[in-house]
Amino acid sequence: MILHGYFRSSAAWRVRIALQLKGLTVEHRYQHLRKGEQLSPEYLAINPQGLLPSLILDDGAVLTQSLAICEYLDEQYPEPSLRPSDPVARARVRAFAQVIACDIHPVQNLRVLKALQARGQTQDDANVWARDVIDGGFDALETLVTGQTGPFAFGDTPTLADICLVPQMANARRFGVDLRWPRLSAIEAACLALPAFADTHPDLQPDAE
Ligand SMILES: N[C@@H](CCC(=O)N[C@@H](CS)C(=O)NCC(=O)O)C(=O)O
Repeated sequence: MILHGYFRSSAAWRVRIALQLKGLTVEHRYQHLRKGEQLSPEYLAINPQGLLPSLILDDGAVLTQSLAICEYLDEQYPEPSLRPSDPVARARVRAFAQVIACDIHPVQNLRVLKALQARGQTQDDANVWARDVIDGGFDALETLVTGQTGPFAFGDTPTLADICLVPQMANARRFGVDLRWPRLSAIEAACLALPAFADTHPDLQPDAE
């Protein structure tokens, strides 16, 4: 398989974590987001949204959208499972992951921040916007996992919730968010004690700058 990513892409980091949890190795290709390589005709032919990540399977099929890719991996390589089997628990894990993937991350994404600046906002204004979006979202996330037991967001093993949380915590740090959520911080620490999270950290990627 081939994973198109970028060291700082939090959506690509989700897939790197899922792959490593499953013990899968892939070939990595990099699209430099700041240089706009995700918008080259060659990459748009792979992912018409011009977003990272994309996973190309051995038979040439292209998968996009990090959560869809992680769920594909979970279905194709079921152990260890990234989603609880109980339907209510599974819905809660998905909801937590979607707070990040649908409601926080897309609003503070590079193209949104660039669009704000193109409409006259300063970089500082754009960063304040990103911080506010993350801050409000993290308040909700902390509540969603308060009362859950185990070191991870939902229990004793990492799930899609953790896979989305850790990269978003890194984004939060990059934007200077005060990480004042004790349960989220404890979950992040538990995850980063695992090689699947630690080894796939953006700073350790070959294209890191
Ligand atoms: N919902 C998508 C989000 C993908 C996404 O926004 N990726 C970012 C990097 S984290 C990207 O490619 N941004 C390029 C841009 O904004 O132009 C997913 O989960 O895969």
